[in-house]
Amino acid sequence: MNNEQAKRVSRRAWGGATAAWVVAGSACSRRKARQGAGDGQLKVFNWSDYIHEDALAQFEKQAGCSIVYDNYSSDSELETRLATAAGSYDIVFPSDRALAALLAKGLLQPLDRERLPNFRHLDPQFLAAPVDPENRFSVPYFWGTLAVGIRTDKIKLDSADSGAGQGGLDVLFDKRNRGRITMLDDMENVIAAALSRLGFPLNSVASDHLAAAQQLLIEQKPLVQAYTSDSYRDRLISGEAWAALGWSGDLLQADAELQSSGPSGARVKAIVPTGGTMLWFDSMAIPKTARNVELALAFINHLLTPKIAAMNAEKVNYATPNLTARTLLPPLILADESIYPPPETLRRCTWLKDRGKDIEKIERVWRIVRQ
Ligand code: SPD
Repeated sequence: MNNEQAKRVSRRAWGGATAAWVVAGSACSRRKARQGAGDGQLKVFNWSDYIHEDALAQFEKQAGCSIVYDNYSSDSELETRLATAAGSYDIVFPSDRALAALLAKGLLQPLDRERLPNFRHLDPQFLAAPVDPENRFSVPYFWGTLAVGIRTDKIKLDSADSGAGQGGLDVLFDKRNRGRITMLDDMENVIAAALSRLGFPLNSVASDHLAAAQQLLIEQKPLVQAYTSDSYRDRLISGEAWAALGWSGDLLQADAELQSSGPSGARVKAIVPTGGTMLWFDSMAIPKTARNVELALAFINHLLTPKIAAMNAEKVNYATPNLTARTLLPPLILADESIYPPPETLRRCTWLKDRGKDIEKIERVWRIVRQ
């Protein structure tokens, strides 16, 4: 894998009908997969900026296979892709929310646990989630929070509560940041952020709460540079955006990149809103239509190897559910409260609930806000 390829693994690797990107060189592709499955090619569909490129390269070498790696940036993109069979993938990384939807549609296959000896490294508190109580279909990958990223050289923070205003969300609604704000392109999380800003429960579907959230988001719209679930990381790095609603690790990746190659003093602070925010976890899963199940299982087991999981966690700045990997992480990372929020913060956080038919109310608000 050359440098350019390595860079692209953490970016959106394709768009629309563009052919998927094959990570491996041709020599590797010609070799037969040691697991003896399929054509020795593993098709991975993952969130953008969500894996250490060495974790891929090491697996290719070890398994004698090639990896075709595609990125997506939203739950709905994954759900649509699998439901319409528009792509065939051996492994995907659904969020807790997407996992429920994919399981309900029968789009995933049970995992052979015997092929996953490294499963034992997982922290039991991240297993047996209600959506997949026996982890028959899913293996936890990373977890994190819905957070606010702030370019501290552009927005002055006061000391009261890290300067982000009441609870961390105010910067996103502050007229002084007009045109410099990005919001996720994700209806449930954006509406949850608005509800939180208003002091309402994040999963509320009460009509008056949703009407207030809708009004707040309509008023905010002229301030918003873009609704995006992937480019906010690069916009923060370039300084085009000063504040972003995003996933915790992406914001910290922007900070790490600024520290290593940005202008001096430029930083991104990731704030977990103190009034409460969404928690989520993403899992590894194998679609029913996977062609190379053996290789997919071997890849999941590889990502569960403590050394690989720790290397991966250090790179992407998300919280790992792998207990053994945690013991290998630098203390500075474990102490970073924007990656591993302390219990008092976690107590104020919540998981996205399945709103059943009421999801239509959320969809309606989003349509009105985005029209
Ligand atoms: N760039 C990786 C982002 C992963 C975010 N997963 C969050 C899912 C919440 N629905």
